[in-house]
Amino acid sequence: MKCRVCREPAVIDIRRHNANFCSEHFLRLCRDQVARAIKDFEMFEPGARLLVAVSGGKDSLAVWDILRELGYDADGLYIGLGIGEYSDESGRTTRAFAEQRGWPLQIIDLREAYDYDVPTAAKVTKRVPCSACGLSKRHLFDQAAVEGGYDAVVTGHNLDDEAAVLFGNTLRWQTDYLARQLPVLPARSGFPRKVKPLVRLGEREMVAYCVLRGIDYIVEECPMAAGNKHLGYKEALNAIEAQSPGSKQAFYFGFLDRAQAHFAAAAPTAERSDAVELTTCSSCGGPSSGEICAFCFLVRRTAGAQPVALTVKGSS
Ligand code: Q46
Ligand code: ZN
Ligand code: ZN
Repeated sequence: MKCRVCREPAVIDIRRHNANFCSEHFLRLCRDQVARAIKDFEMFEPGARLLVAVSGGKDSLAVWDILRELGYDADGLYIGLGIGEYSDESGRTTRAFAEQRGWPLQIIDLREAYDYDVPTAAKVTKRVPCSACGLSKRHLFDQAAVEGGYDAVVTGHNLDDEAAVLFGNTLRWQTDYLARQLPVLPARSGFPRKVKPLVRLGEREMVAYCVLRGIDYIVEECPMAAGNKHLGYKEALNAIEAQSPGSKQAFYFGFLDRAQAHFAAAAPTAERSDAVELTTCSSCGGPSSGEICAFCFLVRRTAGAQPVALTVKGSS
């Protein structure tokens, strides 16, 4: 197996590109794919100030590393979700990563700052943990980006993530979601721009990137994700990809090229949600459709509640 570029021994084969790469040219490929996504989707300009949502997992640490390698001014924000040992370990991993490189990392711990955690919020609201978790993360990343004057919030969603979300949205023909499924969401009334620069790279490539760059990431998945539909969609797509390399990429980029605009044009509710009159939350000052925003409402309901023991893997 030889590198397509230099003919030296290769360390990875990428079946959808029908090519093998040595370490140096694989790392270059990853940076090139990110640079291309930034350019093709007009994510941000050179000199942009970026806030990377970091979790300690491979994708968020890799995207932070690649953006810095490409010369962007990128800082990190980590949110301590209070999900038992998983959060302890992911916090340690993220702090060590940032400290080793001397890169600015802001940390918000839900328990310390707001007196709740994700498992407790799930119990109090009687909803799945990912619901309270997603709401908390979106709000805190948005707020930090707007207050910090950042040009965009960066997340580490990769091709496998986006294809799995697209698969789920398509299976149920969730046209509102399809209308908004883009690797860039522009800033609007109090919300920052959001970008996904890893959409041209798959899960396996991100693992290889971290190994070759010596990035120590948390391998364990969030225990709350067990039984998540998203994981089932990924497995289904992996089975298809094994039979027919390139299917995931064709599915996702074919949707962006040929279908997304139709859903956007035909989705009055998506347009209306952009046009919804937003007021200012009386509690946090952020954008809100009511007197207080959904995050502040969650905090009011949950703060101070008896902390619950973590739901163990497989029981959610
Ligand atoms: S949403 Fe759900 Fe993730 Fe939050 S509770 Fe865990 S699995 S961390 S991306
Ligand atoms: Zn090479
Ligand atoms: Zn609020």
